[in-house]
Amino acid sequence: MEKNIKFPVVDLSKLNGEERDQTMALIDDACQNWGFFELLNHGIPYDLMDNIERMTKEHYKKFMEQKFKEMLRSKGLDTLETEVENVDWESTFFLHHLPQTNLYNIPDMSDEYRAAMKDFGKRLENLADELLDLLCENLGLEKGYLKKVFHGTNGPTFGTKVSNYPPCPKPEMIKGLRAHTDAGGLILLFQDDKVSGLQLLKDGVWVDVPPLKHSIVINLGDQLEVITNGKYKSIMHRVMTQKEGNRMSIASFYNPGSDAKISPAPSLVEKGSDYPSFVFDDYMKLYAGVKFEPKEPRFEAIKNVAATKDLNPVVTVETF
Ligand SMILES: O=C(O)CCC(=O)C(=O)O
Ligand SMILES: [Fe+2]
Repeated sequence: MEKNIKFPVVDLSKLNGEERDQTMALIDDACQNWGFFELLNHGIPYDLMDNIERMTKEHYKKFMEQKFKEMLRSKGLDTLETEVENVDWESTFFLHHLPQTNLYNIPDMSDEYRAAMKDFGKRLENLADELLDLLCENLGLEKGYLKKVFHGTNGPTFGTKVSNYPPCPKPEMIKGLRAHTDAGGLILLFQDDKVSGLQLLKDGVWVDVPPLKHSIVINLGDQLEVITNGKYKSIMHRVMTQKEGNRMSIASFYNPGSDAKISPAPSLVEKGSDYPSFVFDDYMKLYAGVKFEPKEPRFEAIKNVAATKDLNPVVTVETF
């Protein structure tokens, strides 16, 4: 691990004071050179975060742990004799917030847990909106530009992946989550403040994303790299398994709507762009099969999807 690397930590409350310019510059530098930063004083009440953490850990113990152990047995992962490269050592469930919620269809959640997750989701959505405008300001894009691009017909897609990475007897044999860049827009992560594991790839070196109590870790997905014409980057990250401790991670993905048209922002393109233009849903279909591969071939492959669609436009019949 490289020494003297200072992971960017942004105190969002400083946006309201004398240090606004330095704070905006810190965010811009993090977006350009890290693809990640950690937020403190982000406005989400710390007691809400404490409650969510407690209930997520209880929920795992009560409803998920047994299923995880059964999964290990069924996939032959209970012995781990050789390195495993096509499975992740994680226990997850997914909540959808936008465009439609599935919160009331998820089994085994107490009313209190559901209500807290609803509140947390709404606050994260507002924080994502606020952050997108800070990015616009740093990029010289008009206020609301990114939100508008993400909107499509039905507004953004927003969902939460609730994960636990249970202790693993042989961490060298399997990852908690294999290395990938995120496909979407902005990711807001509430990670365990004690058990570490998340790492990002910076200049060829894996760097820890340090646990920091009550922080929200932000990272940028592939869509923001495309829209910013590469000024900002989505960064490879992975989760390492640990011998001790169960790592909680609640990752919320603020993504474009499925029919949103994504392309580099014209004001950020000087002499043509190597980045593709496409419909977000087409990107997601492609991503599903190649998530754990580098993004560059994905950016090339989506150009072919877009070109084929131009040649064979989908014919729609007007019915009214
Ligand atoms: O659990 C984490 O810290 C990160 C999860 C992640 O990268 C993902 O789900 O895409
Ligand atoms: Fe990720």
